[in-house]
Amino acid sequence: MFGVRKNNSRGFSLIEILIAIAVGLTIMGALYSSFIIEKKIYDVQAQVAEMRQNARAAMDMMMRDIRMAGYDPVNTPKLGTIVTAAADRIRFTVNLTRTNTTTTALNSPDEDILDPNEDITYYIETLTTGTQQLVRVARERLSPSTASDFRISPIAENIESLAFTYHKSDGTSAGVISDIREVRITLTARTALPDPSYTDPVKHDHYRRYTLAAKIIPRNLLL
Ligand SMILES: [Ca+2]
Repeated sequence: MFGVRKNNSRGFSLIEILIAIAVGLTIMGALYSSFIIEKKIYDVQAQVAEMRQNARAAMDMMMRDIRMAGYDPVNTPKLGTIVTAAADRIRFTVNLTRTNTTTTALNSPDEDILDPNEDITYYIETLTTGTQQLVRVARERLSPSTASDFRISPIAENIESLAFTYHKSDGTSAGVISDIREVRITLTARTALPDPSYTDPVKHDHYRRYTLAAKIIPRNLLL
């Protein structure tokens, strides 16, 4: 009779392997879920940071420009003024330089508002894609030999609303342009992409929003 050979160095049973695989998969699944959650948090934070930076940069640029509204060192007659004071847009002029003719030294102020960046408008433009962007329309020259013309420059994308109010020096609403001493701006930006886990309490969509407000006193309007 042949003796039965007993093998003590047995391997894993099928059940053990299946359990090991199941445990492994569970751990991997948990790791993957936490990775996805962390990535989502990171993505949302990046979107929010971009939105805020976008809004601040747009507001800074408008403030810098509007602060100069009415600037005119020649002043006879004064040409720099606010031209359009609407709730959704502002247009104003400044007399920065002369560059159009050769009768006066370049870059000395002349008596016109036809040089680059002397006639500026800000408003929101809605693109065919539905994206809303803040644009700056300004007189610009394409070359030294051409006259200045209006050029539209996109300043910031995903600017959802832009509202202007105009005030007298005592803070009350200015009824006519000549009474304006203060311009207030409210700007709302939104994230470029929606976040499905977030619902806006007012708009009921999935975009996060950021609103900035500023008050500007263009000193040159007083002169
Ligand atoms: Ca000029």
